[in-house]
Amino acid sequence: MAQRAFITGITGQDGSYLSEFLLAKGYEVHGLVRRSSTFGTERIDHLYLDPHLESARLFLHYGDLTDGNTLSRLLQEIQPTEVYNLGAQSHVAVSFLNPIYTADVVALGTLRLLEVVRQLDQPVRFYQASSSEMFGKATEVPQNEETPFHPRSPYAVAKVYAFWQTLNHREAYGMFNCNGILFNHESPRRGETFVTRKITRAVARIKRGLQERLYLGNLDAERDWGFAGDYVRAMWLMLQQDEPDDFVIATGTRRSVREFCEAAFALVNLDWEQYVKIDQRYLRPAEVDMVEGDASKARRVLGWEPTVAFDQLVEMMVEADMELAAHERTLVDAGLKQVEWRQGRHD
Ligand code: NAP
Ligand code: F7E
Repeated sequence: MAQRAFITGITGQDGSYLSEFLLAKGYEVHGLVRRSSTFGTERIDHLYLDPHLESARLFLHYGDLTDGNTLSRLLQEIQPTEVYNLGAQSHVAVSFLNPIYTADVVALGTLRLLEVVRQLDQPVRFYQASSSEMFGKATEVPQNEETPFHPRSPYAVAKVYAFWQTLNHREAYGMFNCNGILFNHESPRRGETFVTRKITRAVARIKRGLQERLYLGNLDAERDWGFAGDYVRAMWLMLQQDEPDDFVIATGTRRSVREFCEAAFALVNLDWEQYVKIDQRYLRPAEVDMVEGDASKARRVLGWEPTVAFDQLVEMMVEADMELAAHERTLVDAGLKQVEWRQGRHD
C-alpha cells in the first residue's frame, strides 16, 4: 500500500524538512495549514510550487489543532498510514504570555488528534513531537528516556501532558504511538525569534551594515544544539520499528548562548562583545539553565546518528543568513526597503 503521511505543523522548520524527506521516499504527504492573511508557506513553497516534481504528491488542508471537527473530517478523508504531530505554539517565552492558548494547541491539540486517530478504521503510526524542555530543571546530566520530567514553562508543561497522552493511548488502546524527545535543533529555516537564528540573522545584518546591535537575554543558558535535517530522519525511523517506543534525540554536546555568539560572530571576523547587549525583556520568569541529551538508545535501536556538528551548524546558518542579508542590502540600496536597526519585528 502507498505510504500516506499527515503532518501537523508542515509550514514550520521541522515540517518542511520532514516533507522533503518523505516525498523523496515516495510518500504522499498531506499537511495541515492555518489560514492567515499572508501565505505563511515559504518553507515548503519550493516543494508545493514545483510543477514537475513533488507537488503532485503534496496536499495542503486548512485546519487547526484547536478544531477537532476539522481534524476528524480530514483524517477520515485522507486515511493516512502515518501521522506526525509537529504543530505547536512552540516558543517557550511566548508560552508565558499566552499560557492557555499554548495549552489548548499543544496539550489538548495532541489529545484531539489522538482521539481522531484512535477512531480511524485502519491502524495508523503516530509520532508526537515531544521536547527536551520537559526535563527542564533536570536532576541528572545527560538526560535520557528514564530521566524524570520537571517542566519550567507553560509550553513544557503542555508538552508533558501531550507526552503522557501519547503514551497512555499506546498502553490503553494498543496504538502505535512514539514520542521523540528531541533536543534543540536548528537550521537556516529556524524561526527568527529562536536564539540561534536571531544571532545568525544579526551577525549577517551587522556585517552588511543593516543592524547596529543584538539584544539578548540569558547568555549563560546551555543547550544541546543539532541540525533539524538529521532530527526528522529520527522521527521517521521511530515509525518504521516493529514496536512503538520513546526516544531521546540529541548530539550529546552542549554549548552556552555566549559560545554560540562567539562562534557566529567569529565567522565574519567580528568581536561579539562589541555588538551583543543584554535586554531584560528576554529573560524568562523561569529558565531551563542547561540540557544535554543521551541518545544512545536511538543509536542502538534506530541506528540513528547526527551528521552535523556544532561548528558546521553555526557555519551553515551564518552562510545562509549572509546571502539573505546581501539581498536585503540590495533592496535597501535601491530604496525599496528601510533599515531595521534593531531587528525590529524579528527580535
Ligand atoms: P515551528 O517552526 O515553530 O513550527 C510550528 C508549526 O506549528 C508551524 O507549522 C505552525 O503553523 C504550526 N502551528 C502553530 N499553531 C498551530 C495550531 N493552532 N494548529 C495547527 N498548527 C499550528 O516549530 P519546529 O521547530 O518546526 O518544531 C516542530 C515541533 O517540534 C513543535 O511541536 C515543537 O514544539 C517541537 N519541538 C521542537 C524542537 C526544536 O528545537 N525545533 C525541539 C523539540 C520539540 P504556522 O506556520 O501557521 O505558524
Ligand atoms: O532559547 C536563551 C533562552 O528560544 C534558547 C524551542 O524549539 O527548543 C526551543 O526552546 C535559550 C534559552 O529555545 C534570548 O533564555 C537568550 O535559555 O532558542 P530558544 P528554547 O527555549 O530552548 C526546545 C527544545 C523546544 O521544544 C522549543 O519548542 O536561549 N536566550 N537570549 C534567548 N532566547 C530567545 N528566544 N531570544 C533571546 O533573545
